Amino acid sequence: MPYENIIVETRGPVGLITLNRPKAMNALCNALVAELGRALDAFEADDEIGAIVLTGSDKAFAAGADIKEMASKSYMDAYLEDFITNGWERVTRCRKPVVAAVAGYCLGGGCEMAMMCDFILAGENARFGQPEITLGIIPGAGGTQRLTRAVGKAKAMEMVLTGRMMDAAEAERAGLVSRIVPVGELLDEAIKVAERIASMSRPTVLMAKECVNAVFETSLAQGVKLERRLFHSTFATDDQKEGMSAFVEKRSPAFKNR
Ligand code: DAK
Repeated sequence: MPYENIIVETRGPVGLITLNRPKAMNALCNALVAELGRALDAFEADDEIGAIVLTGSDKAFAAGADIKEMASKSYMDAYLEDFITNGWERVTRCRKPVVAAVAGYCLGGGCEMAMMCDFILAGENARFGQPEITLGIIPGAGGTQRLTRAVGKAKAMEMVLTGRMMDAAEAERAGLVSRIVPVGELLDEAIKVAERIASMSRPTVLMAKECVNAVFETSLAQGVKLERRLFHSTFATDDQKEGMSAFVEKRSPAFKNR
């Protein structure tokens, strides 16, 4: 089935998904979220793809869930249809790394979706916020939780209670984004980073991602134990032998993802 709300491309070993509802600031309607889930399923299943980039336009990564679509819903509609739950958390289930390349508005569900990715590269004009409170609702896709973990209670509480937006510089200082890039270079830089990830040993990348993500779900002792187990298991891979031999022989490694 063709995609109508996103553009799906590959750039070598990188899967590129561009949110594409320009007239609605890439508002995340049901159909878009379903398409996103489908595209992620396809990239996850594709052995040629080692990392994924999720991006929007220069004006907006996404200005939130589609307000026009949800405005008239009753509590019973929202509850019984488990409103926009399906598909939303697909990003968090990706085993392959997902890099968010964010320019322009990144609000509400858009900010929540960016935070579900493994890290965010921000264009200089990026603006992050959880303005749900101004609509009489609260964030519903993890915003209160992931924003607080990323930037701490003071900033998260202020943003969630007032709807104030953060610019890219503040977001970088607060630890919400890994780096700021000029808008015109954002996509190329995100693809370059994703290509670098894809050039590493695939199983080792998956293990590294699993370990970092465990920080949010476990105690320090459990997390360190998981890291130790996975660290030991890297010695069972051909790629560990190749990586270390290549270093000793002063050449580039040729990982086989085994
Ligand atoms: N939904 C629908 N349409 C939107 C939209 C949105 N979130 N944001 C912008 N648009 C549309 C505008 O209505 C306008 O359409 P037309 O009037 O031209 O037909 C067009 O995009 C251009 O927007 P503006 O004319 O407003 O452009 P400006 O440059 O003046 O302002 C803005 C840009 C981004 C500051 C402004 O559009 C804005 O404030 N947008 C709304 C931002 C917002 O409140 N976002 C939070 C939405 S609530 C859940 C998952 C997710 C969620 C909840 C639950 N579960 C899994 C349970 C998420 C909820 C939300 O995100």
